[in-house]
Amino acid sequence: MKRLAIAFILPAFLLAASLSGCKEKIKITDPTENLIAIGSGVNNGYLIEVFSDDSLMTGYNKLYVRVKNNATEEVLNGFTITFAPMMDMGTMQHAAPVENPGKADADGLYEGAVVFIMPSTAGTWTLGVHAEDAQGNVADIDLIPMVGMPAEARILSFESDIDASKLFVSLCAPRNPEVGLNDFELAVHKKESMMSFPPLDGLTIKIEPEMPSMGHGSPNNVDPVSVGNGHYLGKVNFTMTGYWKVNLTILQGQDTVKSHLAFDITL
Ligand SMILES: [Cu+2]
Repeated sequence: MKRLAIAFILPAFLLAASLSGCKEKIKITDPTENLIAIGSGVNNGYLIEVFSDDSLMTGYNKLYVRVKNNATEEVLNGFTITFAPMMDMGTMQHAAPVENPGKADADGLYEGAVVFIMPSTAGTWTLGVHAEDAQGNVADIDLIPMVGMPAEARILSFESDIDASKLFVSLCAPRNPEVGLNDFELAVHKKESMMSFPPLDGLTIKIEPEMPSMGHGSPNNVDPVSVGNGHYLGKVNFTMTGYWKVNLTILQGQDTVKSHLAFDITL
């Protein structure tokens, strides 16, 4: 009897051990494990999941969308994703600038961005996510994201001194500033109406970092240049830790759009 039990248990044990060893070798890392889940929903048999790098804050937020067959959990790569953020402020509604994702990456994530121009304390944000593939399969979900206020503002809104149009300048990078040269990336959007916030290219942006407490700036900064889709890419040099003010002047041709703008960045 004992021998029979061993004869049965031992192979079962070996099988389990070899299976777990096997699992170890082909361990698949979840591409979303370092992301934050913003929300998900099921529509028309599709599961749509939305992730971000960090909790959502007023300003520029990258979003990552994954579409799955809700029954088989198969990750689907052939969809086109459209974001529709809307804030209900009681007496009125308005949208926000978006960057709709392109094709899914190798992990099946569609990467885009939404610029939340206000925190959730000002009203209720709804984030509509529309997914559609070439065969006309469609899925729609609505999320209610919570948008906080960062300790240091990541978005500046003002009226252009040229034509009084309302502009939004978002700080995309650095997100984790370090001593030395950092990528400095801005995104500029224009408010055309309550529902339309197109990107604004072709501006001239000058930056001048200063450390107010010590009365010095820094060398080797690179003014951000227009790279398309409303984005401007340059470099900012923080020569020590502490509180920095990155002063901005924005021009259109020879005319000043706005001066005396600044982002506070503490590192
Ligand atoms: Cu609002």
